Amino acid sequence: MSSILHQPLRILVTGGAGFIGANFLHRIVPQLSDTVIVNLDKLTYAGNLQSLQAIEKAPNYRFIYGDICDLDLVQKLFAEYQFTTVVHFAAESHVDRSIQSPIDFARSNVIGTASILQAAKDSWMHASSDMQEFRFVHVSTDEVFGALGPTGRFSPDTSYAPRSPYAASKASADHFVRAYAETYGLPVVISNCSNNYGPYQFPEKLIPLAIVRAMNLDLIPVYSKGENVRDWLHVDDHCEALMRMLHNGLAGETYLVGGSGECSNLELLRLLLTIVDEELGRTPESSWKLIKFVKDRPGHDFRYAIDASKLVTELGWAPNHTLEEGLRATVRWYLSNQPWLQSVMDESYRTYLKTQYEAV
Ligand code: NAD
Ligand code: TDX
Repeated sequence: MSSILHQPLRILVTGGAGFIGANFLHRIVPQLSDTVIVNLDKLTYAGNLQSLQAIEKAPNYRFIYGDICDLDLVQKLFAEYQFTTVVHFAAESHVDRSIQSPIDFARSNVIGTASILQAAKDSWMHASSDMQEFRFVHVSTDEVFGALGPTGRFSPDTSYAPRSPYAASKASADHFVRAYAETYGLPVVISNCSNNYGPYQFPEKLIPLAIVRAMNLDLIPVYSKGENVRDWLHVDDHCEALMRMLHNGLAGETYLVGGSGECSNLELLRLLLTIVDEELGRTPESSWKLIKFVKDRPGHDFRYAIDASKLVTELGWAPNHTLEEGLRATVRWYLSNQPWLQSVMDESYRTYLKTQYEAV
């Protein structure tokens, strides 16, 4: 198989100031030093430039403050950089927020994706020969497939059945990506991944929320009885899967990513809190008492589980972290990155962004 990364590249990463995008940039900016890497991000509440401090001065990295829905801006960027690769992370990503503000999700996730696709298509169609290896990697979620019962797993043949506004907006984005592949021949690869966890995740998602609450001895809200099941994957393993898709993913293909890290929310939290207690030298299981069952999320998907065999067989991917090792590394990261966490909790990271970008 030919490797897309064997030639000089110009990569557009959207949403690189968010959780997964920042982890991805930490990996590729030092690794691909001959490649210009542009990060386009609107810096919503989920975008945090402090997550990128270690790479922000790298000569091959540029940050552009802007909205993926701004087609003029996106087209200007494509004209200037002639991107050979797009890795599209930018999205509103929290299910609970999508229940409160669904239109924001339709805007960024659907219109935003359509706008990136349109600019990419125009640029790719009028490009010279070094664009033959062009790839548009669309970072999507397993939630587009809806909810599973107690058995079975999602596969690339599973029909779409989104149930939350977030999932519906991501499903719609996936359909636009496939439409650009079918209609214009744009070389796209779609990744549908399960729940991620790891460094730099905003503490509204279950794992960082529980770590922060446990550190402060605050109650941890668990929807319903904590019986809903998720398939947890360390963010590094997701980034490795995306790299393999960039290197060897076939145009037009969809790959499902998941780590066989299935467990109920209650099982997950008991494991996580056991680790927190060990790392903080607390009495074993003493933090379990912080778990507080609360009203369920409306339309709460019961279970997600991924069959990643296509990714394993065709692209040689395997997860490197067991759930327990990954959770321990994550707990240690939050405990030893107090300045990052503090600036998120007291919202000072927003002030920093405002003063830097107010005039843009
Ligand atoms: P995140 O919410 O942490 O980050 C999203 C980033 O996108 C932020 O930096 C934000 O500022 C930016 N953004 C949002 N709207 C934008 C807009 N209109 N223009 C420009 N930038 C904008 O999200 P994440 O958890 O890092 O997820 C990244 C992608 O991966 C998303 O597309 C999400 O659907 C997908 N995904 C996430 C998970 C997960 O468990 N977190 C799992 C599977 C797939
Ligand atoms: O306070 C909480 N209590 C609780 O019980 C929160 C925030 C969540 N939960 C439950 C809901 C889910 O069953 O924990 C599970 C995980 O919740 P989230 O961390 O909000 O993730 P989820 O809704 O599963 O969606 C995530 O995985 C797929 C990401 O947010 C999406 O961006 C990704 O696409």
